[in-house]
Amino acid sequence: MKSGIVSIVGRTNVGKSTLMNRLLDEKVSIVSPVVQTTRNVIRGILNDERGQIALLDTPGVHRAQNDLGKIMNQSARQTVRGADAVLLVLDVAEKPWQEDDGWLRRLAREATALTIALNKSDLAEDYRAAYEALWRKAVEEHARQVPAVWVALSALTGAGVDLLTAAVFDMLPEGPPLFPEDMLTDFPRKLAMADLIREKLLALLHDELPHAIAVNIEHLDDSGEPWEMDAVIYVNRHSQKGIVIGHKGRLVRKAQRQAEAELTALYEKKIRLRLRVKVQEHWVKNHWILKQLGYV
Ligand SMILES: Nc1nc2c(ncn2[C@@H]2O[C@H](COP(=O)(O)OP(=O)(O)OP(=O)(O)O)[C@@H](O)[C@H]2O)c(=O)[nH]1
Ligand SMILES: [Mg+2]
Repeated sequence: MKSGIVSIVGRTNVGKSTLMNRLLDEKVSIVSPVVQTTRNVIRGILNDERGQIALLDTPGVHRAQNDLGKIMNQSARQTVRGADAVLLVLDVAEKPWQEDDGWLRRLAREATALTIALNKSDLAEDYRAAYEALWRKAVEEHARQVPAVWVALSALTGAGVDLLTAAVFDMLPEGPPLFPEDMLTDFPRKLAMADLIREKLLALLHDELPHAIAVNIEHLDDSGEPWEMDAVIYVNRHSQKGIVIGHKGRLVRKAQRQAEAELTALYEKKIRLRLRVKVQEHWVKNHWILKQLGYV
């Protein structure tokens, strides 16, 4: 049996979380069209007849603009050291960013076993050669032989994903499973619930202030039905509060309804969610809040 920890890394928005969910056949990590969606390292366990892969979805690396950004980048980079193998995700339909080159160079230096997923191949495969050239250069620079397997795929449609799973199993050592086989994730329930609410907000807010918001579950009573849930949405400034609430409260109500529906489907319990928007200047620098959110 194969068994090991595989860290899924890459720049922001390449589809790491989409790929992790696809590999697990379950939604464990939230997905959104905006950058910097994932903020925690989220573990998902895949079991099949070949063995067990403990996948780590990580925050996408980006040019950090604040403390939280730095923490996110650092936590993603750190996972590489504790992993048995690395799965680097690239967006083959888009020109390489500096952050992609950064990952290729880092992995040329640090990785022992590497699979490179050329994701979004359903859109185009225009930049495969460009990424391969960057990899060759990175490997030459470090004068180190790192065997890397390249797989073109689409996390969205599932095309090529079986090949990827096989490549990942190939990289892993023989060994017993590290986690119970009935365990899908150990991401705390409250953090997963908060993330799901944030996902709805990100989709509704599009490119408006996604990075300024955070969601915390302040209270959850699951002793009866419906489950009663109180969550607070943090924003940095007063002007952002209005945007999140929306005209006549429409935006926040829509997010609340969508989150309630998905949470109800997920936990198979009726859920009553109350959302409150709170201005908390510089919450991204407030360690107490970052701790509550599981970011540090
Ligand atoms: N067309 C296409 N879109 C994809 C594919 N995979 C992911 N996406 C989209 O890309 C966007 C980003 O996906 P995520 O999975 O949130 O990306 P991520 O790498 O986890 O992003 P961060 O958490 O910010 O690092 C979403 O809109 C996805 O629907 C794919 O294979 N094809
Ligand atoms: Mg993500």
